[in-house]
Amino acid sequence: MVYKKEDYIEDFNEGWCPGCGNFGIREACLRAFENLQLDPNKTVVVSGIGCSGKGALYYKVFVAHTLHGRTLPVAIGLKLANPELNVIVHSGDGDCYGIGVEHFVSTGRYNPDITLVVFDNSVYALTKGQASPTLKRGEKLKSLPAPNIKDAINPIGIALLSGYNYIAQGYAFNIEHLSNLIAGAIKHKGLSLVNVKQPCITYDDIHTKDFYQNALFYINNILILTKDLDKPIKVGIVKREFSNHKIGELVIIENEEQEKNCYVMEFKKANEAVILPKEKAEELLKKECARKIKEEDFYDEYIAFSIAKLMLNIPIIGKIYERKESKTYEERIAYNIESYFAYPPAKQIICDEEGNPTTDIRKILDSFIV
Ligand SMILES: Cc1ncc(C[n+]2csc(CCOP(=O)(O)OP(=O)(O)O)c2C)c(N)n1
Ligand SMILES: [Mg+2]
Repeated sequence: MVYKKEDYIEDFNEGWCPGCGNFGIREACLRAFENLQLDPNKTVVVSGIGCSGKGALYYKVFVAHTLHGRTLPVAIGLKLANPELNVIVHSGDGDCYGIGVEHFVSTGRYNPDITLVVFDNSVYALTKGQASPTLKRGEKLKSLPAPNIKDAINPIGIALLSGYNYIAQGYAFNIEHLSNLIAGAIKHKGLSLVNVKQPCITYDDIHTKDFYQNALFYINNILILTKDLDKPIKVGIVKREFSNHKIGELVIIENEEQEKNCYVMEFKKANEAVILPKEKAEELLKKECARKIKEEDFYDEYIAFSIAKLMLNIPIIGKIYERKESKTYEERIAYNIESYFAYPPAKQIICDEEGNPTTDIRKILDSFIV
């Protein structure tokens, strides 16, 4: 049987605002499911609480709409009960990086073969637009009475440190690109994160569709410095329009006005990731001080960190990191319990026709290597 996108869709109205970035993310997931021909009977979407979580019941696969911040422990439980399942988690930025941040970190230690898709809209949308952990300090959205006084966290950096081994960032309305990132994450054996930048059209008047249209950077527009530079280069990304400069434009910083109106970054060390205006980039490439990044060769932690640092200021999209051979939690369990893959908890008969329990956990315990 060949599955079509429609085979993964249920008639369900989740009540999202028209124009919400969530629609783009869900469409990208559906395309990835079709692309990979996931069996709906072996696929489960686990979602948290928030606007992002409400949409999961639209999928015609198994769905677990869980508690706020608790998607990952539920997802781990499902995967361990039945390792044949494709487990895809939908969590909001508040859900995953706020109340659920402990699980976000500790799941890295387990490395279950699951895919975490985070709907990153910088706000707690469902509860009317409070600042989420990914909103930068100083930003004042229309839903806030005053500028945000907390610093933003760096989810990509945290994921790298915690043991996630496929890490990518996408954009909700760049659906084809996002769908490829999600498909890559599902195919990847081990724990993967796709953080998705998305506008919240109701509460966020800063990170709008226009903002992203101008400010998005693709990973293959980034250079890696291969030699130390004698003189640091200061590069700015325009954050407020000034003179003839538009939001998202790159400038080499030479004066105070530029410094004031830009997110400023300084580069000088070998192995640092940099984004430079075209002429400067060409100059460095000619001098062999830099090389261009290709999506395929992101296997170096140091470079991935360098990109994660840049991402605090610039919405960079693409695959940032992939480490292929890392033992999953399921494989580590099978090392101790030989019968685990053949006889996981979900395949055990737990009762007879009368409903009397028949579970014999000695079968599992017997094969435990002490
Ligand atoms: C334990 C608990 N604390 C607080 C809430 C209230 N609450 C519901 S959704 C939400 C935030 C959702 O934000 P996010 O995860 O970013 O999802 P979004 O709505 O932006 O998609 C909060 C604080 C709750 N439901 N449960
Ligand atoms: Mg949110």
